[in-house]
Amino acid sequence: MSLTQAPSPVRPKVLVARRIFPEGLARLEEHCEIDYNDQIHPLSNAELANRLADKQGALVTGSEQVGTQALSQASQLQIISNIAVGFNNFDVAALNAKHVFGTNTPDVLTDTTADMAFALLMATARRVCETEHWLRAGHWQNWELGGMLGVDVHHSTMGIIGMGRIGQAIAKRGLGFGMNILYHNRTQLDAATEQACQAQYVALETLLRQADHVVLVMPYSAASHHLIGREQLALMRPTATLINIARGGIVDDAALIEALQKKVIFAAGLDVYEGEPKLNPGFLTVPNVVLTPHIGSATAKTRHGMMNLAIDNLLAGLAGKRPPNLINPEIWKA
Ligand code: 8YV
Repeated sequence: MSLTQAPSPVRPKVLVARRIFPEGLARLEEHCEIDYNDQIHPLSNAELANRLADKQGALVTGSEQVGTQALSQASQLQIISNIAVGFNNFDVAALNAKHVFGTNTPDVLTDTTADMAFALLMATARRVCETEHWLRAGHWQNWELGGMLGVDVHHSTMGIIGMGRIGQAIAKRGLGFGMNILYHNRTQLDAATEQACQAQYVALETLLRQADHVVLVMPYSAASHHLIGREQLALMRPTATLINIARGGIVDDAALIEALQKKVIFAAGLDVYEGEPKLNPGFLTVPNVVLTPHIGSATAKTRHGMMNLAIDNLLAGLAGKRPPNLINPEIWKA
């Protein structure tokens, strides 16, 4: 360095806990010193703790568990940015105890995830995957009047459990199909939002009894763990479908497999599973379930949007500004 050159400012150290798109990495490298886990598998809690020890920031995905153990050695950490809207992988009390800001990525994935709910709903109701496998296996010999019958989506009743941004976007899609919309939520929506979605608030039990298609879109928490189990499945119609694009653990997977085997309900469409990416092998033995590997937000545009928003949040926090999507504003001092 020549004597006239100013010393370069100290760049914050940031852990990028999972492989991201190259342009995101380039953007971060402009501002930060990066410790990059260029892998598609998540770091263990112990590895995460170890690598967070000397960091000011971190970019993680929904599968890194950010709790007491991961934060145990973090003495300089200011912000952890989740590349996901759901943040059940964050222990907010543990973040608050260490005065670490947490952020998520709402809005950018709303429509893409609502589209996926509809893709699963259509495929499940009309047996798209089951019949395709049957055709590929060479079983198609004749057209049959009563062959491969599904259930209608149009002009049916959809019951949405969890009426946040994504739930509302699903409801609006349902209106295009002439559907009657019921919903259940922690709190009833205001009248204007209900009107915009033409949705009627009902008790959970009523929704399960009356809906032709039950769609799960609420966050996972201790309160929503196994919200749908054997008892709730028994309330549903034998012609009904169950769609889960929310989180594994909201449905009791063993109870659902039993209900599918016994035709307690018609079929299910699942994007998320208890203990994913492991799958209860029982799902592979029942034909009346459509299974996708947690791809609700997986379009190129949306995943780039999520990454960029997560980086916006991270850089704002590191610069001492309030991140746009702060999940623990209670520790923010303006
Ligand atoms: C993510 C999701 O892809 O945003 C969420 O909450 O479930 C998905 O969009 C996933 O959590 C990985 O971070």
